Amino acid sequence: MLLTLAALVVAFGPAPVFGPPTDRRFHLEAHSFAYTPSTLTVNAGDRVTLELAAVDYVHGLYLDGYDLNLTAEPGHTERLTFVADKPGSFRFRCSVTCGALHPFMIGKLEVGPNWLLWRAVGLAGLAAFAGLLIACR
Ligand SMILES: [Cu+2]
Repeated sequence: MLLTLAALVVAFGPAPVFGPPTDRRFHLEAHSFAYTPSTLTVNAGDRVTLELAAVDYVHGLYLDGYDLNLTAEPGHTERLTFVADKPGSFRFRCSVTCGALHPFMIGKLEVGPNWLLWRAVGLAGLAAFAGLLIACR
């Protein structure tokens, strides 16, 4: 009974909130065929500004899930600000055909902690504990 209650809390309980949303700014350098940095981490609700600077050729940045696009000419920086209101992991990719390895020019935006993963880990731990209890009877 207690294990069932714990499993329900882990699966459906409210996720903790870590502080108020803040302004986050990232300067990304786009060069053939990568972004530096390639992984961005923010909390859900943060106001995010992306600055895209193309180093060698024209490059773009299309953010999956948010449907946002930026294009930067070499030597110029383009900016985009949005609120990261969708938690999860989102790919961004170059939106301008820039060369042979263009399809592999990708990066990742992580919004908020991955509560789905932590809930799954919690449930797996409870299942293992329940299995031990049953085995010891
Ligand atoms: Cu490209």
